[in-house]
Amino acid sequence: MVVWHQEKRRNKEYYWESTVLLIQLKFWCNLIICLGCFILRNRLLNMKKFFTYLSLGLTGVFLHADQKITISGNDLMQFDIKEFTVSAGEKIELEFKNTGNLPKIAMGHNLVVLKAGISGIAFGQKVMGMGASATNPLPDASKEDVLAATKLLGPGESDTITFTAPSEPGVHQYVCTFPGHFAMMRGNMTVK
Ligand SMILES: [Cu+2]
Repeated sequence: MVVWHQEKRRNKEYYWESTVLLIQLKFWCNLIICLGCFILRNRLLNMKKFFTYLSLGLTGVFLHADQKITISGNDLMQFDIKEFTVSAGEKIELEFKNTGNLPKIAMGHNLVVLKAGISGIAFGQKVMGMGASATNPLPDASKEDVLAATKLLGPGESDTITFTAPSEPGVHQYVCTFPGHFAMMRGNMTVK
């Protein structure tokens, strides 16, 4: 009888000991899982940051302009810059501003960079012949001669265009194709 009681007590102790062990095991497992999740989450956040910075960097590299130039046109039908030089193949960011006050319909300006060897005067006459007007100064048919062009700008407006300088050295004339302005508003972009 005594032996039976002792056995029963021992069984009870074993039962409690194993229960405590199980609870401890569960605690440590939970702790390890939580730590694992925390580390993984931080890793993922770091990776997200890494990819964000990487994409920003790549965007910067691809959109980066090698040369920026700002030119303005005024009510006296004058470009303030009539000559500039770029290197063959470089990326150009060209900002054109209309610094005048007269209405766009009377004194709008654009800046059209022509392909090598095309004369600004000849091109100006050609677009007039194609029906260039104060609202459409650069008819689509003339665009085969054009390297890059801004929009037509009214007073106080500006437009920024980006283009790649040709790979061949040469002189590219630029001109405003608002009707009649080609007589006054011309310049040269030299590619060296
Ligand atoms: Cu003009």
